[in-house]
Amino acid sequence: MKKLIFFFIVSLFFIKGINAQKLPAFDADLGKKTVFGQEIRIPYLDVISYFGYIKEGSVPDEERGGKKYYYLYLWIPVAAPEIGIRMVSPIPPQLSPGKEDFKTSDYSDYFNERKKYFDTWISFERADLITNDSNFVANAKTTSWKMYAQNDDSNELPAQPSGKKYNSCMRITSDVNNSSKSLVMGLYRIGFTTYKTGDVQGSFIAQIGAVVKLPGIQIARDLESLKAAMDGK
Ligand SMILES: [Ca+2]
Repeated sequence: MKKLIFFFIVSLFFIKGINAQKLPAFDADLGKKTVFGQEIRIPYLDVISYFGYIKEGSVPDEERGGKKYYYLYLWIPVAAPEIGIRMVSPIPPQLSPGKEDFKTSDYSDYFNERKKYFDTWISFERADLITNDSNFVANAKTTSWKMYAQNDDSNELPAQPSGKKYNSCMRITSDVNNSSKSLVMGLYRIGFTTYKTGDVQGSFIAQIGAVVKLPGIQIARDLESLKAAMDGK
């Protein structure tokens, strides 16, 4: 029995040790309950991970207010009740892309420099565009965007190597009574940059969590790739 308890304690430390290198569970707001004063939350059923690296001198997708913005484009094919987005830099050492995950070529090219990091900042916007036709890419480039949410620092994510909790996390709950806050079918984009103005450089993992499986959900670094994925090419 003593041996068994010892084994159990050792296993517990072992599991804790592994998890410390990874990311905490990505829990949803939906279905959150308080039982005996303790908050109980369910992890997102579907989590898409995107591994990337922003290299020195990269040309951003856009410059707004002195900040260099990079975008991830997201096609949501059916109305979603809630979406969670988080971003961590640098990529924790034990994390590597799985078969279903996305990674950029810069992630592979700069694998040895993945310790470099930046103070993340994320935003979530929806395009005034819901049709997927042959003009999709051209229309998406000139469409206007509605800001849903933004986040700079989140306490629930591990600290950066500086010891500061500067990683980002947010959850957007669909409000069906408010067209500017509802997660209807359509084109969305996640903007990421750094809190400080200037160059963004380092590795990052971005994750998108959904409370239900969203068949046909697509994510890509540019609109052309997104369109190809939406068309099953
Ligand atoms: Ca931050």
